[in-house]
Amino acid sequence: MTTAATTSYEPLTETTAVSLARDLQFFKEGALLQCHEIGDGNLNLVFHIRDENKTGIIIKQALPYAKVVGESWPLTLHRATIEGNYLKNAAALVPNLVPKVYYTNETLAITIMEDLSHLEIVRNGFNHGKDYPLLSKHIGEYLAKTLFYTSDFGLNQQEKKKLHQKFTNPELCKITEDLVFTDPFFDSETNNFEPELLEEVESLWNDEQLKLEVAKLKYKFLTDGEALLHGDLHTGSIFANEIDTKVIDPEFAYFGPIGFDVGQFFANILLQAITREEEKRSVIISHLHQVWESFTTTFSDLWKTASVEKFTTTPGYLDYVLKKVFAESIGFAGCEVIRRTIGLAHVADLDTIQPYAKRITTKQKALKLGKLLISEAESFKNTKEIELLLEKVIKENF
Ligand code: SR1
Ligand code: MG
Repeated sequence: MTTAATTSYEPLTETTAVSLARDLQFFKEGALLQCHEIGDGNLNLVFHIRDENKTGIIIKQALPYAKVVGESWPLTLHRATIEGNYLKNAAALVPNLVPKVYYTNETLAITIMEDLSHLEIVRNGFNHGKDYPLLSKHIGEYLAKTLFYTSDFGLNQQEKKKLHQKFTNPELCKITEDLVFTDPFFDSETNNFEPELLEEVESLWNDEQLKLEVAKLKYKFLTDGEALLHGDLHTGSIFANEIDTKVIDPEFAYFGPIGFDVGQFFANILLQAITREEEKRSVIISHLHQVWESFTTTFSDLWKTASVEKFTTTPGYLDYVLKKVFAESIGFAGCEVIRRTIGLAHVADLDTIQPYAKRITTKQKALKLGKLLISEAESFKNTKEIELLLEKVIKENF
């Protein structure tokens, strides 16, 4: 549908978002609508519009710059198209785990989708001591299905190359290349950390052995187009309650290494776990075990039942692929843990720790953990060994 309101780009306001929703006939004529801009992420506007019956929609709009920094950091509007296309693709693979998309408009850079306000952002819930028992089972399935069915194992290899063209996402990839894989490991302007961390941070910058491992991980991120990734699968990109899980915000989607999506989830579970007292840690750490279990079980089933690649019947091949994904996931997780501690975009899990002295020691431990995940990535045999490393790091005094 084309209306006057949908033909040229301008950032929406709460008033124009309501007009747009009315023009597009999302609500009955005369409905009493309430609208709130609720975007709390780094990049976009998010409008929640509801009628008097509390029936609602979400209008997400990309801004032509990164909101977290301001207009001095221009950013492509094309990310809204990437997000809409990813969600449409995922709807066929994991319909219960993504929001329904009702409408997209490239010119306005908007995606209109299902209202998920009955759910909570997992990071916020975790930070308030909540748990989502099915979260990691669902995310494991989500990872296995979205990644398998867009890889050369589960998608016709000619079709995969065509899909790849649709998901070239250079500007958003550059953000990850810089903020996750480069800037935290050098004295870069984007870094942001407390002065008390300077000694640990300088030791990262001077650790050439560690930097070699980060360089290898960055190289994989730059070159390894294994499957269509979500590209930013942290706990702020997941809504959940006791029974439902929905993954949102795939604007960073591109064809990259499978372990990157898995590793982002690992890292954000670890970033929550490291903030918790011992008696409340195991419930969070169980998500680390469960997500890998769910991912490998589903991925292995698909490998046996839905493969398009002849060599998947060759003994040892599945094991080789899963070992590669596991080691890379751990390395990528280490980079994510470090960048969320000292890079541009932090996480509330760490930044809200009180008192300040505890925040600093927890961040020191996070840096140590991130460093060990990267440098020992190849040596972990299972997720229990990651848990043991976390316990060791938490219990050591610095
Ligand atoms: C400038 S964007 C900073 C971060 O926010 C997004 O959620 C991504 O994680 C990105 O790295
Ligand atoms: Mg996001």
